[in-house]
Amino acid sequence: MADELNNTSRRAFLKGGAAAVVGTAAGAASAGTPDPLITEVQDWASFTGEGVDETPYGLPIEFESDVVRRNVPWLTADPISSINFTPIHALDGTITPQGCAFERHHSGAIELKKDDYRLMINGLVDQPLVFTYEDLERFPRENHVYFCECAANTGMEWAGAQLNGVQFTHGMIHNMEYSGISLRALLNEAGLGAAGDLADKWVYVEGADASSNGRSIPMEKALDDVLVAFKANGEALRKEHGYPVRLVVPGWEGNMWIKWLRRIEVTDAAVESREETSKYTDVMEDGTARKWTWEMDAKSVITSPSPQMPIKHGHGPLVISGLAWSGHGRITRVDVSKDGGKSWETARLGTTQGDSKALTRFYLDTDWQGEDWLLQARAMDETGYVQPTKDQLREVRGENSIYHNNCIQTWYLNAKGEAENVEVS
Ligand SMILES: Nc1nc2c(c(=O)[nH]1)N[C@H]1C(S)=C(S)[C@@H](COP(=O)(O)O)O[C@H]1N2
Ligand SMILES: [Mo]
Repeated sequence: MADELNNTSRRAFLKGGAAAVVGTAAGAASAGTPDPLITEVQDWASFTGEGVDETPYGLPIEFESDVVRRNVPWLTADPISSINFTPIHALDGTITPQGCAFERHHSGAIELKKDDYRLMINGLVDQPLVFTYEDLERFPRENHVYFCECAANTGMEWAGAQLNGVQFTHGMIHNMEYSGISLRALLNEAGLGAAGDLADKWVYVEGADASSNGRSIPMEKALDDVLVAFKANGEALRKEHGYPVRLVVPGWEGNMWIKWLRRIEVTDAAVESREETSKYTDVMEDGTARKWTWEMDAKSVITSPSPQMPIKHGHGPLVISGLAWSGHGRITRVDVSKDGGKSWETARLGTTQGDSKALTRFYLDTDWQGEDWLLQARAMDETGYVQPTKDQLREVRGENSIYHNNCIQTWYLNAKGEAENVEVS
């Protein structure tokens, strides 16, 4: 691997001319004009910096001020029932900082103090219970990294390539390390004896906001890996992500991840609430609707180069980078195509076997000499599932769906290194 990289650099260097200036990947400053950034003592080395008491809680440096959530104003009528998008084009690694992780609210982000927080468990339990925030902290705690993807992510692309930026086509996703307690522990505390046979039971979960966003979750999932979480990436949840407590439903659509969680009712049937009937269900090719699609199928996308991340460094070594994830478990392989899916190269996974149902970073270390490329990524997960093309997905789902679009995305890269959202068939 090291040899391969050396060869790439040497090749780029030897191709000469244009490559031999400051800032190429070959790293070579040629003889000639001295670089004042090296030869002159700069301000930042002449004066002292800021003291440690200036910034009790740090924000990103001002030069990174474009790495922010963005929205698409025409998408929803009102910002309190709206979404914004994670700037995935500008991030690397896998963890999403809370400050730029997408938000989706049905009735705005509410402010709920820990002291005012109550969580009720009722319905078919032996003993209905109410927990305060401090009560919850006394249960055994777990830490897991999981992605949360809104079912509507990529939902504007069904009928054609539309939004020119990976932030907008794929940015309704974030990936955080959650600290919390298992829902199983809380249900057992209330006692499930009264529920009888658990195989056909459900929990109905709702939030403290005006929308309440109620959803029914089959008992099997509730007793599996669902978390009642109060920390994300080590610190308290931000208001917009459900402070002080949210539900984490690994691998399942974001809508079920109830924020400001206030009630868990054990029931003997799904409630069939608004959010699981008129919304978040899929219209199929023949016009009928499929009842429930909880798990998010394997999906991947190239984040750089992409429409918001053109190639700026000229010809030579190029790192193609992106994200892959699956609600069914681990990502086992990601392939990258430069010719719209005719041929594929296997990418390098940039994370050692991380948590299942979490984002995986991939890289293809390659070389670009100004060719036109039709860039695609294709993910495979541990169940053997392969991410479908747009045409394959449309054969089953038609073009009138909104939710659960996990098709292969194409970027057209031109000779200038600019990328555009396109479709191939
Ligand atoms: N209480 C409550 N929970 C909610 C919502 C909401 O509006 N209210 N929105 C849901 C939807 S549709 C999604 S995609 C996720 C988004 O989580 P985030 O805002 O932390 O990104 O929260 C879900 N949980
Ligand atoms: Mo969502």
